[in-house]
Amino acid sequence: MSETKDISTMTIKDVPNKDYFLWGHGACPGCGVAIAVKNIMKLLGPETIVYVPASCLVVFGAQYPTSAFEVPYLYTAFENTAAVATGIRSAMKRRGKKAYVVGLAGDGGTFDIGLQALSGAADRNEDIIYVCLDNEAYMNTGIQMSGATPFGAWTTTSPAGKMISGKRRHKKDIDHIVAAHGIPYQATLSIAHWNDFVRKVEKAKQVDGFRFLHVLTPCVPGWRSQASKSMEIARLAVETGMWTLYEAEKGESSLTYKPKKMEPVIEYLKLQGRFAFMNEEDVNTLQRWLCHKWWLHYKDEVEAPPCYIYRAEKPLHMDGDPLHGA
Ligand SMILES: Cc1ncc(C[n+]2csc(CCOP(=O)(O)OP(=O)(O)O)c2C)c(N)n1
Ligand code: SF4
Repeated sequence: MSETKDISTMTIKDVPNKDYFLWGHGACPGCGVAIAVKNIMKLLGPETIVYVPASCLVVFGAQYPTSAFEVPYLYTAFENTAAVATGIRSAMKRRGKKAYVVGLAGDGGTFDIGLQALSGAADRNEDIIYVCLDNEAYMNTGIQMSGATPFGAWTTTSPAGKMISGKRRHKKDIDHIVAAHGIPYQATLSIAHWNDFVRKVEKAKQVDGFRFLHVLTPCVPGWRSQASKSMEIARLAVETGMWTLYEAEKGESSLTYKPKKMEPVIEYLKLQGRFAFMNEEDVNTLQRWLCHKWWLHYKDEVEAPPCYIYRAEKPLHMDGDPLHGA
């Protein structure tokens, strides 16, 4: 199912009022997942079928026999979002019915345990919309580290103590892994950049085949942050390079938003208790990695004052670090 609208001029004002993810759900105040899902559902509209795997959303969005989704909604297991969505889509096709089939999965269910089903569906170019709601850990089961957890972050399985201090590896680059399947459309989204958000969901509606939307969704208890700061944190993720807004259509990738200049990563870290244990060396390791990523995305088009010190040492494009994460 696809529709054609001029999306280039669309803004947050074009988000319909009608909700298909209703009030009364049980998410924490300030939950990025709830904010993202509420708006994705408004944009997708009534002709939508939702699949949610085991995750926070399955718990706060639907508890038998009630559901906050005002459209057909299914849940089975953790690892099979793309496979179940494929099955629903096939059944709809067989019945001659039209609907957007959307899978709304967490980062654990996407980067790690659901990767095989995701890869299979992307490879077959199944006609579904896959949304990864990335709160950077397994939140529903008590904040365990996932492939999406960033360097230095505390989780219950990347503890901060004398021997180690938070996660020791950088965030897995799921977007490049998905891109390697050559799918028709994929994009990274932020809940603090709404015009961009709206256009990307609308674009996903217009395209046929496998579509992958990756949203950064701040999590108040997991990120040890204040509920009132979720938007500020999401905004700073983009301004510091922790998150990059881009899209890729048939293999052609393009930036959809450029910050005016790079903010130091410490501005992002200090709003979140999960990073409170990072020492100076670790902050520098993360900053340097971000400078490399920034250069790969923006080249010299956007000023990056926090990187001048590293550039004096060695050109960042000569750095051996691989590009990870959005
Ligand atoms: C096969 C399997 N392993 C483990 C679980 C337990 N489990 C349920 S939800 C969950 C965490 C989900 O994490 P994520 O996908 O990141 O979503 P979030 O809760 O963070 O939104 C886990 C480990 C399960 N349901 N099934
Ligand atoms: S634990 Fe995090 S992801 Fe789960 S409902 Fe609360 S804020 Fe949302």
